[in-house]
Amino acid sequence: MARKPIMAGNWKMNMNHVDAVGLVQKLAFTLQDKGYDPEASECVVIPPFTGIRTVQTLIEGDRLPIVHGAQDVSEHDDGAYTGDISADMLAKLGCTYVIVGHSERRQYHGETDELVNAKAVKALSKGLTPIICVGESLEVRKAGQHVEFTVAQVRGALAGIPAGQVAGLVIAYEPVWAIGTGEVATPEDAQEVCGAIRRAVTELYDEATGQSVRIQYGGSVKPGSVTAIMAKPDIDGALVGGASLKPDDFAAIVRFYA
Ligand code: G2H
Repeated sequence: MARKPIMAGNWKMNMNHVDAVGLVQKLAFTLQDKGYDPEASECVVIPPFTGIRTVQTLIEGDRLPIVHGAQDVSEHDDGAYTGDISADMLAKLGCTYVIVGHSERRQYHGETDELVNAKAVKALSKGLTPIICVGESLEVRKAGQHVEFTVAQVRGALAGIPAGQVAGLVIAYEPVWAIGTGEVATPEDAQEVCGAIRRAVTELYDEATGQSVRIQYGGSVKPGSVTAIMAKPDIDGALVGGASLKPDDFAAIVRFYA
């Protein structure tokens, strides 16, 4: 079965809940203007927590061809975890996806592969689809260890998750050196690692699971770079930061297909 491309806009810590309305409305208008077909690619917006309810109301009220998600989730069910947000809370806000293990969480909040795994497990238990982020630093790439490093992150993140759940989730390969730097990986660089990730999932599980899991590239994706990236066989979408804050650019990325 063909994997449906998934274009996800990670707004990071941008857009308050009022700004979010304008961005989603303009995105929806531009998508319609460009003749967007929701069957050809999936359009996901991932606001900060404070914007989720507003975005949900807008999407559901106006029946927009957009789904929404969250940028992080607690590994706990509920309780005394000040500042955390549970998977159940996100599910009740209609979230489809949740990012786990973004490199900014790993870097600024010390998230480990074990924690990323626990968060992915919790998300799945509430019916959310994790977008599991992996990717190497510049030092690791310069040392030629990028494939081994990234595959090890994937193995850690998937530990104990059954094939049936892995088949439906999303893995985002985001080389840290390409994030927000304007330094996009070449399509060949991205394919090398995304292909290795798919082979690793196939080895861990089976052929069907490896063929089913969707793998995104992320890191300075722009309208001008998305087509060549999406032409690669093991790349099924993009996780987009900066360009997702510009409705025209993000709509063009979502509408990448001919
Ligand atoms: C990588 C990406 C989105 P940007 O972090 O997750 O951001 O497209 O700004 O590099």
